[in-house]
Amino acid sequence: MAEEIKNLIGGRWQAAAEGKTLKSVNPADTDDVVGVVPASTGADVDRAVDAARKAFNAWRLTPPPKRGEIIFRAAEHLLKNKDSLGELVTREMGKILKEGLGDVQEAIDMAYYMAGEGRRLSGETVPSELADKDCKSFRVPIGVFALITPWNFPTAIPAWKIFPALISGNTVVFKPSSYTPVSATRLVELIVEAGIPAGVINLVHGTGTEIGEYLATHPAIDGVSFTGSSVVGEKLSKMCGTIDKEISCEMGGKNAIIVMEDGNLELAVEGALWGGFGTTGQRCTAASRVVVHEPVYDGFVKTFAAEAEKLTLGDGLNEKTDVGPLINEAQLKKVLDYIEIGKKEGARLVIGGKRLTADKYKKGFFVEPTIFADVTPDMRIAREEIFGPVVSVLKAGDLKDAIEIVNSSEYGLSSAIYTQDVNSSAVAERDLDTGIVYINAPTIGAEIQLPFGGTKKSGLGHKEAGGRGGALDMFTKWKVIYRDFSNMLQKAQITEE
Ligand code: UN1
Repeated sequence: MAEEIKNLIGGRWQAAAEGKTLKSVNPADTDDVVGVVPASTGADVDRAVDAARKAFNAWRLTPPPKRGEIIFRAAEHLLKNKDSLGELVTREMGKILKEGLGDVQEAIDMAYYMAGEGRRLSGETVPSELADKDCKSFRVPIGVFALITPWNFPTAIPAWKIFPALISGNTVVFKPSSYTPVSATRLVELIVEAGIPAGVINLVHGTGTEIGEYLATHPAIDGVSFTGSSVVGEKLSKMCGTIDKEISCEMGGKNAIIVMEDGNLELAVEGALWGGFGTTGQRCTAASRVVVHEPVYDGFVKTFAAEAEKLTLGDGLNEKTDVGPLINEAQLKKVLDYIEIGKKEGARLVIGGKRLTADKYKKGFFVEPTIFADVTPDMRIAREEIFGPVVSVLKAGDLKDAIEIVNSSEYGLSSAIYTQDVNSSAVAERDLDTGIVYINAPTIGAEIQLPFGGTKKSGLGHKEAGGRGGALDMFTKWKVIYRDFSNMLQKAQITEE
């Protein structure tokens, strides 16, 4: 049954000002309408930004441990509702149920972690060069944030932004992807039930074209955190740059796994299957390239293909399914186009390559797990982000060659190496130019207690998630205090005669 979804503005759930709606459908069966959602316009965004601005001062002055208590309760609510929310994520986004639950778990992890930050948020105290004077720095919130999130992690990625933004004392206007609005709404409902004051979190539904840009460039927005395509991220950052806003973007990837002759090949195949076809390849961390050391190349391709052949496609809610559908028609077309491009470029199609059209698949967006071998680094399928179940296998002469191939990408989010040689792993760790490097594990599965983000076209501004250099840097600025208690005018840097 389709749920009727509303915007949340200033603590009130409401329809879009113009009363128009959009539908969110199940990508495994488009007859299944998951929700009917407000198709908001600029007028709704204006009101949401206004509500966030009004709520800012009181929230800024709420002690961070108190903010943390609310976020902790949100974590508890999420945990209690994990099963139903995980199912909703699967129904609305398509990823298999285990991954739908994992998506929610990542949101829970982030909520607990950021709740704890309420009692840390530490700064520095350092000595002054003058007597009877002290100096310290601390983090302060930036103000009102626009949070714009994609459909591939309907609860985790919003949680990566909402919880650090709130613990830091910002208020937010959250615009989730119009492909996964119901999951996002459920997440917000649980945060509201945890006791977040009205106006601190506002939710506005709609398409990127209609309200995304409008929100990001809104004059009363102080900061923007965006996750999505590099094209949109770059455009937003240019627009925001000119009007002087904080902006951080998490964008595409063309992540690679290196498999060396001395690696555990069985494990590497398992890793390539999970990294390449997990979430139907629709992760920005997906392993869309596998770079294999020449002596084991043929054997790897054979086993990888044989194992990929065994994967079962279907509705993610069915326990037997390994790989779910793509999110929508546009993504389906893009993936099929890239498969044609790969064939024309002369890559060898080893398995897959087709849309499934049998009765049980025809109402969904299903494409077979696809492997191209003999791909060369200059081919488009080796360079461009496909965001689907398509893996390109490339050959490397040695470790140096493999690292060069990985680094030749204009993206730099995540990479991996399978090797049992300690020296090779150290060289890879040092020389792979990506934000995240995995040793003997695939390119997906980052944990929330360390920063998440990439180099080059994969990331711009601050990183997400926890740890030093993580999201707190995105959502706070440093303030420095000098306090002079000498009752005299003391002059720093000046030598008195
Ligand atoms: C994404 O694909 O946008 O590391 C995020 C991972 C997940 C997050 C992926 N923890 O694959």
